Amino acid sequence: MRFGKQRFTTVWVVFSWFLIALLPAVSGAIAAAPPGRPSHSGSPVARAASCIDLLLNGDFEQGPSRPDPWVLGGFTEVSDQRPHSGHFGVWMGDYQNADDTLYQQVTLPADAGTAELRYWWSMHSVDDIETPYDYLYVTLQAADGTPLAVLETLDNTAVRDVWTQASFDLSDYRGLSLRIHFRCTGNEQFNTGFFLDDVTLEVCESATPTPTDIWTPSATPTGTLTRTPTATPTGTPTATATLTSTPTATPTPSPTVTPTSTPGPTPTPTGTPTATHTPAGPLTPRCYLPFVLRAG
Ligand SMILES: [Ca+2]
Ligand SMILES: [Ca+2]
Repeated sequence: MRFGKQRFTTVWVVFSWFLIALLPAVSGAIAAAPPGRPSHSGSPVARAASCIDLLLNGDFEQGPSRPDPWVLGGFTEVSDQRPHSGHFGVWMGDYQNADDTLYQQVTLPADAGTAELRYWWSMHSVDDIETPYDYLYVTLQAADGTPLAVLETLDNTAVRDVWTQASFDLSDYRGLSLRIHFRCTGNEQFNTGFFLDDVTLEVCESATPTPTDIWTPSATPTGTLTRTPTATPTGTPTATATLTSTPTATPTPSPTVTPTSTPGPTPTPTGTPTATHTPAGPLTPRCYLPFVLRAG
């Protein structure tokens, strides 16, 4: 009964020890979890797409002396007349029988997600407001000048002296070298001028998720949880084995040793007869008696 209670106490101490050893691991795992971070349930996380402008000097702020890489034809000029932004823009036409050109050549990446051409235009004209005579053609050309597409055609009947932005999706031309081409033509009278500024061709990479986006956040919490519990249970079973062996050793030696030492006094009774021989002195008178009778 006392042994059973002692064993229960031993198990309870070991179990408490196990709980105390496990507590820092659990609290460490809780502390390692990022606070307020949404759990990843396997849904892909899309990266923010990065974009670049393929056109250079699209705002023409390099000035009239350095219009490159734009290629100017006719009497097209980079001018400080009516810029949309900064100090300079492009001025085309505005003279009799005008024929001006402007283009920049670019190569659209084959793996681009999106490609969008944007530009600002403004028109000033003294020609008729209902019948078109003077034009601005915005086209796409191949690298050798072959016409590919007409994006927009403006004329003297459009809104006047107002900056307007135009935009076109060029994603169908990915992987091709293109010329972004402007041409302004005018008839022999009543001049019309076109102004251009802030021409951009924005190309964005694909926003599809990659495998690294899904796996990197989930790897950090699982590492701390699996490492700590496996180390602590292996130490505790060895401690219980040493505790249970001590009570079995103490009862057996003490009762068996003491009875074997007590039979030692048994030789003492055999020694006592030798002590009773000492009163043999009174025998001497019995030897005297025969000697007295013979003398009489
Ligand atoms: Ca500008
Ligand atoms: Ca005209």
